[in-house]
Amino acid sequence: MKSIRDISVMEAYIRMCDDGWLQGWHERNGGNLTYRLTHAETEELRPFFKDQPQAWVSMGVKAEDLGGEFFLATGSGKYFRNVTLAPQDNICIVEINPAGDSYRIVWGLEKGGRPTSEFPTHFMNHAVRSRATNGQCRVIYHAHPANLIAMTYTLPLTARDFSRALWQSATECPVVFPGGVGVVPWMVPGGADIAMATCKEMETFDAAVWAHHGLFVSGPDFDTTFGLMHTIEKAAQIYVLVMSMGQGVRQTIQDNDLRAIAKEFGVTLREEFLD
Ligand code: 2HA
Ligand code: ZN
Repeated sequence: MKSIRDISVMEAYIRMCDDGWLQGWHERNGGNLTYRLTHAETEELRPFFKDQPQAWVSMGVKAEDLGGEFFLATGSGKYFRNVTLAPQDNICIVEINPAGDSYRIVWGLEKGGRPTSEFPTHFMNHAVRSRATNGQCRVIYHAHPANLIAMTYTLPLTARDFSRALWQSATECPVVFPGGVGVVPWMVPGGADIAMATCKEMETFDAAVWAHHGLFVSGPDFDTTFGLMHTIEKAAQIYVLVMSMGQGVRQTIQDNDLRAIAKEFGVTLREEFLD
């Protein structure tokens, strides 16, 4: 019999969880990943759904546009490290009710559990990013990459400061995230307040730093979204290495250099972040 892992979207989702674990971004139960399934993918997965879906659970947030959608989600308290070993116990598929304010589990978390504690943030970010991209955005990914978190202790917590520091840390950065990154100040994770604060950033940016916590990124597919997390964290690592060398910055990529990169690669840099 066919296994659910034979469905390509499931295999790609599991691979991304494992890739994040291998990067060291998911200590213990840290981080979470959600994917908005296409209609065709939902139909491919439907034969594996539970005979009886679980009860509807209210989310505390609401997005009518996402009523009736299905999402793949990591489980609350589950470890990325274990996803590839036993996906059926560590991830789930949830269905959203027509009103867009509740979910129910239709597959997975066989030993019990709920979707990620950050599901309200993921869900609202899906609504905002989907709107901002004409429905292209399907992936929201949260991780705890150490170098980026370290930067939130030394840089002013503004989108301008973080975007500039990251763009200047590696030449390809302005090409990969020409819009820059948003910054959410430190807040209690897991609830509606941080979800709304993150959404506000995600209306403008496709990535949002959570001070002293981690990073949220969004994208149309697994490769692009993982690549965005990877590129931002690599830039942060270079920033931290440079600062750790103890000599300050002797030379860097200048604002007109950033403009030249954007022109050559045909991307639009957020000009208000340049001098
Ligand atoms: O533990 O990362 O932000 C999951 C998280 C919460
Ligand atoms: Zn987290």
